Amino acid sequence: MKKVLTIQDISGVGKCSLTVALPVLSAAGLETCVLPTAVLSCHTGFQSFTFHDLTGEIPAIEDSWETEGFQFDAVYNGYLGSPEQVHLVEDIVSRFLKPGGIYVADPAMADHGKLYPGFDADFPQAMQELCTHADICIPNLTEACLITGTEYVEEGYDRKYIETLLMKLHEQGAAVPILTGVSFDPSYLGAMAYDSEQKSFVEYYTKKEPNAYHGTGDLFASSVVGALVRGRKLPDAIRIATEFTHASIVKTLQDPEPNWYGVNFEEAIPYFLRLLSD
Ligand code: PXL
Repeated sequence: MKKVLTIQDISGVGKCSLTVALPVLSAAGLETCVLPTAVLSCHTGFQSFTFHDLTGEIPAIEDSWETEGFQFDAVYNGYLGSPEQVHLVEDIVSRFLKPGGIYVADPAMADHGKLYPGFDADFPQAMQELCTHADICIPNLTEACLITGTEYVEEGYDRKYIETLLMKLHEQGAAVPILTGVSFDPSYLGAMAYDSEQKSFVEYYTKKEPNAYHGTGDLFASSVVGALVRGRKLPDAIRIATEFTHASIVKTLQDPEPNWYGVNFEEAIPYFLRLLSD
């Protein structure tokens, strides 16, 4: 069985980061190992949340893993607890990623033109550094703009704007950048990537549902990682992740009392498994 290490926070309530990545990667049939970067009572979209940074624990965890001789087929990081963790993630990738394994960076730090609460203005520079080493980097539009120093345009942009952002991410070092939350038509939403092997752009869209939801970036990134490590090619992985994320939003909307802080990905897992086995 392939082994994935995911590095991100654990938010007790909130359907994001590890509480999404762990079930999704396990459902994809992958052994999922975790390194929590911080413990929160709930994600930062709630009014009140506790935050305990775990940076100090990480060097000893690494040493224990070195003693045990652990190696991973993929390392995938999301939300970090501090800018110092960037160097620790780099160290983990160099020590524990198998030769030929993939490193996926999701620079989870911002959305809708704004940094998440708790991050200061120099955090994007730290996240940019991680993306420069990534085999795959999965920012949303806001994060891609912060990383590349591009003006953020919420809507009404053209293909050139998105293609330029993808090429800037690629030129900064990300082998394959995948941009989420892309929409050229108000009725459709999806993702677009630059496939550096094929030297072409890849895209996939589903119908755009009303509202925006917490945790959809984590759901998309986890399912891309799951599909890629299961051996799917990039266009297929993007299609599977977009369809699964969309299905989870639809399930949320079908609920008589829709959850506001996360999506109903749990009831869409059987569909994810069908997408993976088709
Ligand atoms: O989904 C991204 C995310 C991850 N972790 C924490 C968050 C958020 C988004 O708000 O607050 C703690």
